[in-house]
Amino acid sequence: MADILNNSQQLGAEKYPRKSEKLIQYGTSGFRTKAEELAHVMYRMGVLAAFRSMQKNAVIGVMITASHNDEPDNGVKLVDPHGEMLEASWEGIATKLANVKNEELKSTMCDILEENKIELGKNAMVYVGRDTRPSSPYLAQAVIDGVESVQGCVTDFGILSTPQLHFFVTCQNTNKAYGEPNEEGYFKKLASAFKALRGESADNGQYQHSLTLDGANGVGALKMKILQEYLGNSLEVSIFSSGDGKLNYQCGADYVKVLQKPPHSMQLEVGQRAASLDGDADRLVYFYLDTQGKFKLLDGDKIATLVAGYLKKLVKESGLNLNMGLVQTAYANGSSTEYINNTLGVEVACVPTGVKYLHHRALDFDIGVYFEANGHGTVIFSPTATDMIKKAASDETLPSDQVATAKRLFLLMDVINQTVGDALSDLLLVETVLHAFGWSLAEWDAAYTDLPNRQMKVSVADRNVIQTTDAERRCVEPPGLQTEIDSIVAKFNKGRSFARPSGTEDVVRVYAEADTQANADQLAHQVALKIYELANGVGTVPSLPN
Ligand code: NG1
Ligand code: ZN
Repeated sequence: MADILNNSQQLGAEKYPRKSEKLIQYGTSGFRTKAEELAHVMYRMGVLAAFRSMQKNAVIGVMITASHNDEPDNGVKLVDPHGEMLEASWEGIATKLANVKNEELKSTMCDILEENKIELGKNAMVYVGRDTRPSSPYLAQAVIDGVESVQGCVTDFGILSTPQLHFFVTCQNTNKAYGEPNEEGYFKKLASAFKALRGESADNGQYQHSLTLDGANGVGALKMKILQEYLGNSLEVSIFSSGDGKLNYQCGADYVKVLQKPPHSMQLEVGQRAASLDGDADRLVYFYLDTQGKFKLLDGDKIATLVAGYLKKLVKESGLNLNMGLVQTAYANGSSTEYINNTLGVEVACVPTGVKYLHHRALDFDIGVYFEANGHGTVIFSPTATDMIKKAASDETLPSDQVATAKRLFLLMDVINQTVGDALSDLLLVETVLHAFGWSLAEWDAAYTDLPNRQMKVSVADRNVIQTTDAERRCVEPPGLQTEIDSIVAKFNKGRSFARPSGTEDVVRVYAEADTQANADQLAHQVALKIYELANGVGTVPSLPN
């Protein structure tokens, strides 16, 4: 045992040494920073993933990606046995291991093994996937070396979307009950359910089966091309930003959502149905130009309401007694929350930013729909709901229309990647609902009108001086900041604003919404200035968005 750890420490120090004293933290979505600062973190996360696998006696996933961030960044996150994000208590362990000095690596590994009662030498199996960033192959090798240094086994899947890796981990750890742990299994499961739901006719009412897709110049574009082969003629997809430019540069779901405009390379026509993926294909937003040529965004909130509305209808028609809840974060548009409460009649929950919180809260419902406004989310069905739907779908004692509806629900469960938000699976889900309703994007959009909103970033000396409560909707530190925010917000009609430290970038994020775009911009700007003043702002003073 000592030999293994000695060798691992030596390899770590020689091949992947920690070169700077800079502290790095396991954040909202794992470690994320400039790729050149990450080699030692990757190696150590390989070691940690192997330890976690030994502890859980299950496959653990390691994904190398920085999602929607620019190309020079990269990141790594661990996927736990059921395809969920790494357990919170292990985030601290990960942070510790990533930051210890090279010469303390072995003793820290020993401590982790001891404190968590892990027997070194037990079988460890780690699945590794990476996005298309130029830095990813080298960083993936560092992870692999880390796993192998403690005698773990690796399956290197090469380029994958983040949700594919979550899916594979779940499949393997459920003894394939959830599906086959490989790309063919993934595409077959999604596409065959989608085609069965679509039936004979690919068009319906105002719904046309052609879609324009922005692939963010990333893995989503590559995987959509493969998915198209499985889909045949049921959905026609024209892919833009398919790898000819830089990842996420002037394209991708984050660009479209935050800047509220189409990707640079896409020439949209009025009414054309378009969507954007992010750099690792776990986020999805839709958009179109209305009859006045105005850009209209259908974000995660709109996807959640569309899907929840459809599922609610199916549950009612199938006669099943299942409760449903919709989980959002503070970034959800106020109009969406009002619509879910007052029109959809579905319970809403608000949790802090980060999919792990949403997923966890969604587990409280028979059917839990969760989406971040940025387009990251999915639907999960409890074991009881799954069972009831499955039974009803083949219950000959029930009226035939109820059975047919239960069958639709059953197929929808297969279109949905329940392990994590998945842009390709979500895209098939949205297309299914629009097809079923016979809707254009304008018809979908008509459910409610978003309040104009604005996001801003403020650079401060230490973003952790901002501390929040109430699902991040109120600041408790620094003292006095929340009172100031409250008095600014009070000046705006339908005003709402909050600030929180980002978990993926070294900034404080400000969100604001109000009755007009000019007011939302003003509100965001005034709050940003207040943060700059009270939280030790650095660099240029925030300016009014244009
Ligand atoms: P941070 O940087 O903590 O705001 C962002 C997103 C999260 C989540 C993570 C992971 C917003 C406002 N924040 O987190 O929702 O998706 O990235 O990628 O969209
Ligand atoms: Zn992403």
